[in-house]
Amino acid sequence: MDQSDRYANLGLKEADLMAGGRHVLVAYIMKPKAGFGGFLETAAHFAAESSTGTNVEVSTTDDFTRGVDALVYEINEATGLMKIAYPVELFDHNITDGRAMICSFLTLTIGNNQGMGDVEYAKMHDFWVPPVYLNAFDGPSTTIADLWRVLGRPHVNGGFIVGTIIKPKLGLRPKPFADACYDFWLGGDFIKNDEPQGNQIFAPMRETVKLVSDAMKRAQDKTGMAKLFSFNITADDHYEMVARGEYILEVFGENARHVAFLVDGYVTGPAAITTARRRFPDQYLHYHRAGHGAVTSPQSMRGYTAFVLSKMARLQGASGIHTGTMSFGKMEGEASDKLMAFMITDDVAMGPYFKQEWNGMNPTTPIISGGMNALRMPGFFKNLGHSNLILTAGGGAFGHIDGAIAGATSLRQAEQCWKSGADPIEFAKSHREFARAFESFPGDADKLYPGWRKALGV
Ligand code: CAP
Ligand code: MG
Repeated sequence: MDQSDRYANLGLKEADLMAGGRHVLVAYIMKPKAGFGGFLETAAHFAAESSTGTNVEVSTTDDFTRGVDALVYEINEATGLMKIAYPVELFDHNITDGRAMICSFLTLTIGNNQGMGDVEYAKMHDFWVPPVYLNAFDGPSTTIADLWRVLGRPHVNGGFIVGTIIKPKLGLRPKPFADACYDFWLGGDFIKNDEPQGNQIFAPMRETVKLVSDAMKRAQDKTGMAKLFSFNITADDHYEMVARGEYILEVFGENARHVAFLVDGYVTGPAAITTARRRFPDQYLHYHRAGHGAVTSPQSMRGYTAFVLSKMARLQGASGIHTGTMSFGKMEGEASDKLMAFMITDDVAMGPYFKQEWNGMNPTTPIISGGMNALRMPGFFKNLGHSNLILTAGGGAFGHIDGAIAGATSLRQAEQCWKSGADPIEFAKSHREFARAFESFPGDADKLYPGWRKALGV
């Protein structure tokens, strides 16, 4: 059944829809399945299934219902672009406090429409929310400024936070784990649990937390500097998440402000992120996105992009989210992914299709991670244009030839190198840990800085 006379209105202007402020706008790349309807017909069916309709007309529909139909307002068959305007009335709000929820946004905009028989594929590339809906989201409660404050830095432009992930990913018992933390902290600022680390039988969480708390105290005493740890509190059961969080804060006591909570937000979903955001509003909320590639990868024609994931994370209230390494690390990504970072930090930012105004909503820090080391950082900073972020380098710290302290120091020096505009090989001549990164990661050194061996006399 062709529903395009009801669920499409190509006469609507995007500027008017934005000015009206009553619609959420979503841009998809869609392909109809061969043998079914044409592009507009399929788009209209997609909008129907994503809002008030189904594949047939139902007798219970009334005029009010028709007033909240999602409408296809722009299509481009050649590129597959399909833009749909969703009336804000469609989205669910809490009965407890009237606030909005990302699960409702997803259920409609990327829900049943992902399995429609007449749609070959459809992927969300961007979305825009009007102020009335944006303001109903929690947004971040703590930000990187809170971490800068703990570190004794200015709360604006407080700069580069040098971090690591304790590696190996799994298989360390509590003592070697805490020892690795202590070592890294002698040179770096921030440590996170790797995303699967929790309460494994060989590393009971209650024991590990106590030892890490003690390692933090010792590292702070020794260096005279504040240190940070991001603990994984991810669990299926939100009571378990709360129990983990409370236990950690109790053990850390006077250092509780030095603790962030990491949640594997893609695998556990918005409910887990919101549990952490609302139950622990004073802790920095670290959104780890492990698994997201299943839907966000450029290879996947369904789902949504990493850009969309990041934008949703800011609405949900993540203090920081992994945004990839923008082609400078080991994970999939492109230099233009910096748009993703700007979208979550700036108050007005341009996405691939829509310009979003955040109305003062707190920013979400881009957390840069995945195969990074000191040699890759200068190029990364140059592409992004600033260093107000958290870097976590596991291999890049613990893979340094002289150990974790030198690894951390080499990363800090890499930022100085970029900031001063120095040539990295020249800079290495007077910065030993950075220089030793060339020998630690010779494959990268050969690729990025040909001629380094002769210049550095290696
Ligand atoms: C990085 C990492 C991170 C990834 C996640 C890992 O370790 O700990 O989880 O960066 O990817 O397990 O691979 P290394 P993304 O520093 O040793 O590479 O940040 O893109 O979400
Ligand atoms: Mg990891």
